[in-house]
Amino acid sequence: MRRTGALALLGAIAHGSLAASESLPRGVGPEFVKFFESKTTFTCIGNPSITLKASQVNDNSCDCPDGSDEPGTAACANIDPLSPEQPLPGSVTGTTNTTAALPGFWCVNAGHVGSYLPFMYVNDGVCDYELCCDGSDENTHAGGVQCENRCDAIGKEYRRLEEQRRQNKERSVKKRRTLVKESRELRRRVEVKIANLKTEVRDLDAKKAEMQAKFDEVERSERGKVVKSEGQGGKLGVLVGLAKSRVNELRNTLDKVMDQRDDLQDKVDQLEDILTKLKEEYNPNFNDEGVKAAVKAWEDYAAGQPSEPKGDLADSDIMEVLKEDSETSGINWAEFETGEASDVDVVYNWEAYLPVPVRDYVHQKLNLLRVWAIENGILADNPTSGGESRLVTAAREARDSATNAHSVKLGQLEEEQRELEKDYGPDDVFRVLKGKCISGEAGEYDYELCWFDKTTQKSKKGHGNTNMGNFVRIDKEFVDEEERLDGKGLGKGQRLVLRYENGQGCWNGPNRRTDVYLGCAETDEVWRTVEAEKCVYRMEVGSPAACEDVQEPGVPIKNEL
Ligand code: MAN
Repeated sequence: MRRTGALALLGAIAHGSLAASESLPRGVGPEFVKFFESKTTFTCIGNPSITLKASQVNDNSCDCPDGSDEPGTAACANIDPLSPEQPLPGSVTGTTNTTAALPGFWCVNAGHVGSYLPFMYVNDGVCDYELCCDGSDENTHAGGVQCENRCDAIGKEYRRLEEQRRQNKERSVKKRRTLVKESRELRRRVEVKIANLKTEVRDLDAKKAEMQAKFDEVERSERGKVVKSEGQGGKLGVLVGLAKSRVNELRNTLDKVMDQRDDLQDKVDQLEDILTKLKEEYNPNFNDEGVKAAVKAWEDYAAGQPSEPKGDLADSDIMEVLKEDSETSGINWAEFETGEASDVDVVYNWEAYLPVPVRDYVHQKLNLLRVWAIENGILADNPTSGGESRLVTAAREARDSATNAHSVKLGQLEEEQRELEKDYGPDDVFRVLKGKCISGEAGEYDYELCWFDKTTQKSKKGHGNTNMGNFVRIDKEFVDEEERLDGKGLGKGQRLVLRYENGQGCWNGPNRRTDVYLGCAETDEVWRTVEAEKCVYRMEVGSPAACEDVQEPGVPIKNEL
């Protein structure tokens, strides 16, 4: 065999192996038969102006510029410098860009699959069983070579492998359907979660608003209250203390003023007596001008005095004020000095005697009135420095915890929404793989792929792990690779590529990144990993998720699942 490798290299052009007709020249492929039907002449395929005698076909002399007169020999193999390489080894289609008209020597390969062999391998003394299992390429037996027909055995093995591949593919596609189902279920669960979270967020939003309103209301209604500070006694207590001592001070002062008044009254009475006596006893005939003036002034003074003393402040009233405060007279200070009640409670104690609905109503109205009075500068506001009432603190905490619960839930909701919108490939199939990891070794490392998460290079020698990139997106790329016998290859066509970027920085270079090429396989497996260039890794990975599911007509995948 000329090249090692696989049956997979067989260039399968025509299935059903159109047997070459007896009358056709050697090496004519099925699609060129029409050019060789004349028994007498041959017209060069790419140069119709040149007509040859039929005997010039396959006479081992290259007569047509495009080599079309030598389908069964190597005579025209050199007309194009690329000819030896055309068609490409293992080319499935057998097409070529060469200017030669014919793609190669057609091996009928009866019992297997017909294919084209490059002209230069015709009659070169080597049996090219990979492409020409019937041995028809060596009809001159150059160098004494005898190429037996091996198409039965090769064809049988080929069909066995084909069947195996078909079954593998079928199983892989079935697995993919299961993955799609599981992913769909996961998606549904995320949707349910989102719906629940939306309800919870709505409720928490309402709760938050309610708690805010409650807090505002409590804060408003508590603003005018005197609030006790820890360990200092209430302001009311301080006020009561101050008021009591002030009242006592005033009472003492009044007491002293009353004593002074009495002393002065005594003096006035004495002086009035002296002047009365002077007026009655002085000698008007004694011409003493000073005495006369004094008597006259006294008479004027006496005439100006009211006949009755002014009675608007009775001594009894003053005595009443001067009495010590007690439970029965004046202010009962004890009532204000004991107990935990706030001033508001003290002020509203009487409300307790009202029927409940009335009490609440009155309380609310009075509260509003008090708040209004504070807001309009009629009553003093409560300074904040001394702290706030327990009620306000509790309302604030309730509001804060509702706000917090709301934002936590909102965060969860947004996270789930992002998760739902993420691209998990066709049919969402990769959703179910997220977070799962597989690995495969290459050289001194194990290479791990964690789906939609990161890729890691793990030293077998116990050195640390290296991040080779974090998942960013799914792309598609066209690949053209040889089919492998074991099926662990990408083959040819559009393939999904997972991009992992921004891994650990490369010494003197960029951050590591990995391109993960996906091929269809029955199980998830890292087929191979190579460092394509420094710190740029290429992983080839098989997975049923990467299979193409060709649905039966009329059964779209989404309806089926
Ligand atoms: C380590 C590995 C290699 C990489 C070099 C770069 O040895 O991550 O894959 O090429 O670092 O310095």
